[in-house]
Amino acid sequence: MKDVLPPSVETLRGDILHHLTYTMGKDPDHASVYDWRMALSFAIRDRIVTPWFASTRQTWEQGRKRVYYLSMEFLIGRMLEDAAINLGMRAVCREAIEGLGQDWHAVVENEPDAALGNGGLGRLAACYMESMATLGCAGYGYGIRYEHGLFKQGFDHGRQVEMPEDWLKQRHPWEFERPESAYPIGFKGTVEKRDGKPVWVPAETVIAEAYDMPVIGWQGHWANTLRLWSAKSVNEFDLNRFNHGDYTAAAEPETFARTLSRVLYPDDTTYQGKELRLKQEYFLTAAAIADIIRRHLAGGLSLTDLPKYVAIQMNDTHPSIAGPELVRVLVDDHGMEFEQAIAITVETLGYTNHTLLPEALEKWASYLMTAVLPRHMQIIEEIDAWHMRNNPSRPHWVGIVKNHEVRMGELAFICSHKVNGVSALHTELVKQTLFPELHRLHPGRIVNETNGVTPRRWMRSANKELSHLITDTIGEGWEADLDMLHQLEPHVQDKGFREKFAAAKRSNKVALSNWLMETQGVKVPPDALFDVQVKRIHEYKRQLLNILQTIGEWHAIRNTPQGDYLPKVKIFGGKAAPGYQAAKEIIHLINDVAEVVNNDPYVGDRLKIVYPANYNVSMAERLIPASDLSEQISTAGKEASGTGNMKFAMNGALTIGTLDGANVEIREEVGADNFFLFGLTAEEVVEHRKDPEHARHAIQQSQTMQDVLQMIAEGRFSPDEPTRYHGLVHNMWNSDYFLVASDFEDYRRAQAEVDEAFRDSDRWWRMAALNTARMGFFSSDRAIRGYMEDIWGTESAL
Ligand code: 26V
Repeated sequence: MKDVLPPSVETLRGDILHHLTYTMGKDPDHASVYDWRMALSFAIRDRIVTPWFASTRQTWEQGRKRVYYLSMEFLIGRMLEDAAINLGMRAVCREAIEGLGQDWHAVVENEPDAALGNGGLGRLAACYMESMATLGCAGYGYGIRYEHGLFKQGFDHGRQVEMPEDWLKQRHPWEFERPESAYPIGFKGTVEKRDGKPVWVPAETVIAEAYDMPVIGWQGHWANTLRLWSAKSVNEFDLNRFNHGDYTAAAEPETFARTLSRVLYPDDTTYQGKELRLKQEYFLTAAAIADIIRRHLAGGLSLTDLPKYVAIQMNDTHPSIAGPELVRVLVDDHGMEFEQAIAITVETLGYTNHTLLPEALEKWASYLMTAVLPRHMQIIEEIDAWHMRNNPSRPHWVGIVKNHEVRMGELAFICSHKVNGVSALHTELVKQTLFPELHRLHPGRIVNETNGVTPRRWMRSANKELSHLITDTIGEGWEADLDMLHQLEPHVQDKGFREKFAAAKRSNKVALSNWLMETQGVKVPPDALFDVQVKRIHEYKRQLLNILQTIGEWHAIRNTPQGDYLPKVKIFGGKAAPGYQAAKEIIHLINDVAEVVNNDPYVGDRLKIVYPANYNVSMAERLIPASDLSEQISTAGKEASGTGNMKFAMNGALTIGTLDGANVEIREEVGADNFFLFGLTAEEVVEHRKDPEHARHAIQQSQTMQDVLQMIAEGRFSPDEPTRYHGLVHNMWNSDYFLVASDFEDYRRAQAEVDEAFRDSDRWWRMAALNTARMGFFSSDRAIRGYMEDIWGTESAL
């Protein structure tokens, strides 16, 4: 596709004024930042439409295979600047908007985050959409257009409070409503026999209506579509009831239907077996499958050729009802034999596993599945029986339906030709611990696709200082060819380069300090070590280990105030699932400790703790480029991959981490000397747990741990309620499932090594720059190429 040239500043200014006047209906003299942001967004969007149409047309004309990425979450964040950068028109946009008397940052920051996801899984889907567009991989993302994204987090006396998120209260300039693309989605009801064939007669029906967002790749060479479904009522409004004066009841069908796409489930830790969640999953999946089949047939193709032209990727088990749904459509609606239908289904589907945590593995009670999707339950049992028939050596405990539950992992596995883990270590654990028997029966089905992140958003857009330095040093093009970063290596030997690298980081740290002062009222010295842990709050991610170690540092300063301490800022960010009490307690503790430490006159500037509320994609874009140390300290074997770890390291933060998830591969790439390793390995964790006294023994070995726990138990951080953390301390001594105590001393040892390295600034910047230079592997472009080759069987259209 031809290069798209950026418009001139004058042309763009004209376009902005045009949209302000005719789309927004605003007089420039009375327009708000919001109006200007909208006008600019529309002016940018106009320039996406041409490459978008061209990509779609080319896919049709060339009869290309399309990839469909089904995900309950797309954690996109802001779109304006990303789109401008990918179209090569950020500078022009900025000049145009400033020429119109507006502040560029105010306009960009006026955009609310599209927070349609919980964390890693949703953000990965967003990075993958961008990489597919960059690589010219023809495809669609399918998701739900939640009216309310992930809740907003606030703190009330240190406790998390949740507030509704309202991004759609404003106009959403990046979407196109498609009322003509709408499908009825059924639920419940009965399965009848007609002419000996099963016919599902749903009792409830809602309409899935499409909203399309273009996803533009780097330099605008290709654009794909993210299609989000919104639930509407079949009969929008009961006019009869309205005419009889019952105004509320008249709107009831609409209200009922819309609950389906009303809100994102905010709990990414425990599967709860709630009917509404199952309905949401089927709603997304059924709408997607209907759309895929319609498009396939519209191309004049036969359903027997489906796997030749269609690859469907299931992002975790959430859309795994896709297996039975595709079989149902092929058999019930198109008269195909079951055996052929399941064979086509398996060839078409792929499944990505993102977690091994038993409480997060989806299992639906058989009675619920039967009630909500009666025909699917029959098909699930048929698939289970078919699999058993074809694999007579399958042990009795293996299967999809067991103990009156439908196990969605097994269902997704059996319905897919490829199952992938998201890091080398995680994939091994998927083989050995999650699906050992299925792996034996289907060797070669499980493959690894280590996660990646898009360097366009996470370097080029979020870290302009570093990006300019990279381009000045190795030239253009690295954003789409991240292995080029290796060319930085010889320059790392050059002191001048290291100084520039350090200066870029410092400038980001100054910007963050200013922001922390403005928003949190905390003054932090920009030359201190910025030590950052941002991610969802979860016991296995061990924010607790971090705060206990921080208390240890504070205790040392208090005991020996004359000591030579490295000034440090500990930054935390992240939300807890609303019902996850243990995680909420950790948040409370961090905030309580911050209150005491930050107001301690003995400490001064040597230690600060900040926890800005409502961590989201935009905050990540601020924090990550300004970080010196990246905390990746999960209990080994628990973090499937991590993707924040990659964003930090490519932006020149050093990692302190365990051998978990993609940390293992990051350490291999950047070199063991440039990574602060500590902690038990996944195997040692399993061994350790066999000793029921593991925590007690570990605490008894550590004077610091004892002191820290003692201070917490005495109420030093909760003077208004001294017993507040007694439960937490008790649990630490007596159970400590995530082995905080066992890793505590080794973590302190690694932290001390960090301090020592940071004091030797020549050494530190060498290590930091080498991290950036060696992180090319973790581009999501590499990951998507892997999916295309190993799973989807597609090629770039570019
Ligand atoms: C799980 C559940 C459970 C049922 C209720 C709703 C819900 C919503 C989301 C999830 C997702 C949990 C899995 C997840 O986010 N895994 C993360 O995936 C990242 C991308 O592969 C990976 O980097 C993280 O290590 C992994 O925790």
